[in-house]
Amino acid sequence: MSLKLFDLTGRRALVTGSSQGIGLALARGVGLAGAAVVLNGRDLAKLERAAEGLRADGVAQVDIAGFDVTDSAAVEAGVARIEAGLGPIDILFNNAGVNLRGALDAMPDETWHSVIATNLHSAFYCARAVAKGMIRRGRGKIVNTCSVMSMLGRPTTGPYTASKGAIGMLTKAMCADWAKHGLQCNGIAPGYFSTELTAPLRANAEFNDWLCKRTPAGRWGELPELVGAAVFLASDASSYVNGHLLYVDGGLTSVV
Ligand code: GCO
Repeated sequence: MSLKLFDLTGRRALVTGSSQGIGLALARGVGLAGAAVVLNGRDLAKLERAAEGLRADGVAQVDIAGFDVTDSAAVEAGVARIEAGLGPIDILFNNAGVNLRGALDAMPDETWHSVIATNLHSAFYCARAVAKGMIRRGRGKIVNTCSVMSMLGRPTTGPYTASKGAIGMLTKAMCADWAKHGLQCNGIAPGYFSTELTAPLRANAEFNDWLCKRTPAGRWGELPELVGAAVFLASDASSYVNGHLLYVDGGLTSVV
């Protein structure tokens, strides 16, 4: 079997929420597989530092695009600017996400709306914006960052869990609408990984102990362990995979 199946040379990937954490790991992974990478976030200085890091790691082409993915008009303008200035977006990673934890019964409206907007609305806005060109070209890849919370709940994570369940089903809706146009729309569903988002959990000995017992692999995931699934879903190797959520979770969702 040829490894060209996984070669992303000549493709451009936009990764939302990629100045750190999972997004930056996904960008590094597809960049080292040959893709030209566009990092997205709201903090231009942070994005530029992240881009410098990817270049130092050997990613040949890295650009940055600062726009707020929760702002529909900013997304349309941002995608148009990328495609006019750099070229077509062949791969979209809808990765932007936030987790504001708290008891549902005491959760302020703004907390709920902030999580749903960042984790769900953004994926719709960005996919809609890039799909126009992908449909015209008859091909494209959309990879939505889902989660084990697309399937499972945990106390204090109400809006996050709701948003990840919804983006999992939005992935299937994208498949339903766009597969006939040559787009493959799938989800990557991480378990518990060592990131800035989960730092408070890793610092909690009780949670850390519970997680390592709950996860068959017996440990947290490390960010490079997401790259294989990301390159697979972004490449020709997954040309007949559509509407699928690929769990990268150490077995967590497979056992009670
Ligand atoms: C939590 C964690 C999880 C992880 C990840 C699991 O509070 O339980 O933040 O939500 O971030 O999403 O896939």
